[in-house]
Amino acid sequence: MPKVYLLDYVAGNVRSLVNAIEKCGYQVEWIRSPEDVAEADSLILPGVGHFGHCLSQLASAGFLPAIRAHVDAGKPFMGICVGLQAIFSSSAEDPDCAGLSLIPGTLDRFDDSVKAVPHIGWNNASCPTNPTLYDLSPDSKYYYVHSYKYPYRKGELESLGWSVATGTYGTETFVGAVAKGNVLATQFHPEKSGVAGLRVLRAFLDGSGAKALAAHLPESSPLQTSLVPQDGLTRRVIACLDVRTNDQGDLVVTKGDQYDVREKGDNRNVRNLGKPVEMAKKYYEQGADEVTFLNITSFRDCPVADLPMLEILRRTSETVFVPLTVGGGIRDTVDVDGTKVSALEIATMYFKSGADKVSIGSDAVIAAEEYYAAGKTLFGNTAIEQISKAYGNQAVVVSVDPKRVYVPKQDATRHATVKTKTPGPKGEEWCWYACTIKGGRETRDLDVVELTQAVEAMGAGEILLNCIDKDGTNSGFDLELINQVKAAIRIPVIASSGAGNPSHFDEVFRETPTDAALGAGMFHRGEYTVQQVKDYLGEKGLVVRRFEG
Ligand code: 1PR
Repeated sequence: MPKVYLLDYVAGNVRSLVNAIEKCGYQVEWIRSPEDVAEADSLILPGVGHFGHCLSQLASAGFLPAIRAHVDAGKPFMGICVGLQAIFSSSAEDPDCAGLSLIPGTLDRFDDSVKAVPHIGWNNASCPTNPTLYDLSPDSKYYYVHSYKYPYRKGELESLGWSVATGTYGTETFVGAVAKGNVLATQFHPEKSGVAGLRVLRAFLDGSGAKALAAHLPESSPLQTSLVPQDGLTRRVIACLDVRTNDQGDLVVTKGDQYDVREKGDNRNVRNLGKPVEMAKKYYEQGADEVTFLNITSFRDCPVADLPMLEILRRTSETVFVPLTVGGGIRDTVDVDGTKVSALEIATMYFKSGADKVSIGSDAVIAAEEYYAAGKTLFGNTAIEQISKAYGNQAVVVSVDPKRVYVPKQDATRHATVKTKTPGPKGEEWCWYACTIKGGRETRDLDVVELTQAVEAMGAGEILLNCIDKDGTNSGFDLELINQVKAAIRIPVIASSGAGNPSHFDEVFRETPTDAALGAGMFHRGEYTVQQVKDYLGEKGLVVRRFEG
């Protein structure tokens, strides 16, 4: 098998990249020291997280001169995500830290005054002057997750000899990929971009992309970029698998009604809807933009011993090339043998097994309560802060399990209320959403606005917004809840709970500014496929990513 060399400078989810490279028929060799770089024919610099963290690690280990020498020698080099950012000279994310300066210029942050940041999801990487650059396709979508970007200014990088592919988020057009000579860098994750991403990776690995680039003659016709670029971000549709051990001891996908996952009637067995790895693959092939696994009874088990969940991730990431999130039991804990294990260590095990994001539930509620009790002070010791510092905030999702609490009037509670179109049992027209822990078993005196604002301050990158009242009802998402949370924070929100048919997805994308929508039961019971949801959204004029086989 031909080899490619991967620079492993920090922790991060490189397992998916390794799986994607192997899927393309190549073998990974690890670069552990600057001396190893000289051995590498082809070198990949993956990157997640913080520009300064990445560059300072590379600099202190002495990698920067070795990478420059590799590039100067004309050997193939690819940067991914922060690996793209590293080839610029600097970033507003850490102005004191110098990049590799293969391209002069400074990255800046997306404007979050009118849209959620990080930019998470599937967007374009279109190069009008060379539409098949490294097998990119103007019709395909690629998976991005980043807050900082290099703004695209027509002709700027092209005048330096770079071919540039762009995406547009809101009104901001940014560099999605650049290529010149032996160098390719992508802001998106090819290893998480399904078949479209694997094509780009293969074009780098087999050299065909660089060869075609060398043979490419610049277009003589004017650039098509005089057209106003359209926001290319698609509507994200996520499939969620609630996983737990059933009464026979097997790890199964289950699904509750308002969080009760046991059969109705006399036999109160845990509902068994299938096997996690097989179902994840099925949803990937139906076009799911992400797959989420929630270990829903983790508060009872010690997660460190929870090897089956790690195994599920390992096996899933071999065949599913879209982002994987895992939740359940991510908190500081004590293992069965008495060893203390931090939330960060648990998250690290999940990332190493193929997860791209971890989702924190109960522990986030407790941390938010402590944050308010300390007068909104951050001590840096919560799971959210530690994991987002190490892996970037895009890797930390907070899963919220709210329950409606009805009140007779707006000021009957100290909590943030909404006027509701579905009045309570006594005709109450106002409600607030109370946070719960332990799978909805314990309700706390904390509302969703308080929770989501606190975890945003701690460094969470995304909110998975469930709703116990709606879960498993097939009656549509709780639009009032989603609108309330979206108005309170700037990080992306995933709407969850209540999806029963494709029109509910259309409704939530039109009636709320949600960034993504998640379904579970309707997919598990085989009532609808993910593809049917996307077809429906497409027919209604919403932009969706199509699965490429
Ligand atoms: O608290 O950090 O250990 O995490 C536990 C995780 O498990 C949390 O994310 C919590 O939401 C989840 N969880 C705990 N108990 C249950 C349960 O169902 N008994 N599931 C549970 C949450 C909600 C969604 C569901 C949607 C869509 N499941 O993930 O998939 O409601 O369902 P639908 O489309 O069928 O309506 P921690």
